[in-house]
Amino acid sequence: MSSARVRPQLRGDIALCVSFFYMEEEWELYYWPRLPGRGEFVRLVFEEAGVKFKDMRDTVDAGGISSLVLQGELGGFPVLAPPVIKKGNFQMCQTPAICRYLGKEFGLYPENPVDEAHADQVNLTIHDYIAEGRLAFHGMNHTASYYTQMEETKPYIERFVKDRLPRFLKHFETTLVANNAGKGFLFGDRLTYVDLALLHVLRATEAQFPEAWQGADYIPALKAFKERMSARPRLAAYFNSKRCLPFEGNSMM
Ligand SMILES: N[C@@H](CCC(=O)N[C@@H](CS)C(=O)NCC(=O)O)C(=O)O
Repeated sequence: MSSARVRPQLRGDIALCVSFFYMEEEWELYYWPRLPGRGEFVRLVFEEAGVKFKDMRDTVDAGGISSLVLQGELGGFPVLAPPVIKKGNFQMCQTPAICRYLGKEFGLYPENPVDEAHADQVNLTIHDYIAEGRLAFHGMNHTASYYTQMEETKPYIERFVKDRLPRFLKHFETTLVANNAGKGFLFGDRLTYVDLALLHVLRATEAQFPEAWQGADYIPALKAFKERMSARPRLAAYFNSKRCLPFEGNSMM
């Protein structure tokens, strides 16, 4: 066989090998089906970045998520609880750390070390807020359904709405206003993963506590921020899509 006849086939094989080698694995998100929950923090990062991902809730039911994540059947680096992101051999859990990691990967990340440190601070405070809110609805048993502890948790929920919710919201308002008079993003002139996390907890607060939200006249900048962010083309398209599930209505999730 002449070399002239071999070369094109060889070139094709090499191209195939190269493209196989560089073939990007798709991101996967493992979270409980039927509720936005903490998975929503992660979805907003993918959606705003315009990065395709496989939401495993479309193919794996709650039992499957339990086996894969809680029982460790995913294998690989140990993860404790959903949400979990996975791409090829890489996987991780812990929502604030996931969003920070993806934010950095997708360019939704602060521009300088000071903003980076403050972004860590605010990201973790946002997750304190959502965790306290969720805990109020699960005061008797952290892992049992809210519907098994509705009576007992009433005082916890009332205290959260009266004391903790305004305390956190006022702090987020002050933090937003500290940059560009609250008219843009949390840090500099760039949208980061923390803006998306803030948007999510504001939406969750409004959905869970509509009266408290309505009456919160002390957070004008946050309310405007929520409207502005929700109107961003990719986010608006997501919020109007069937992919965006309604809040469960029983714990800011
Ligand atoms: N700090 C973790 C909390 C994770 C967590 O509590 N996940 C819930 C769903 S939102 C869960 O299913 N937990 C099961 C468990 O902890 O066993 C995070 O932010 O990701």
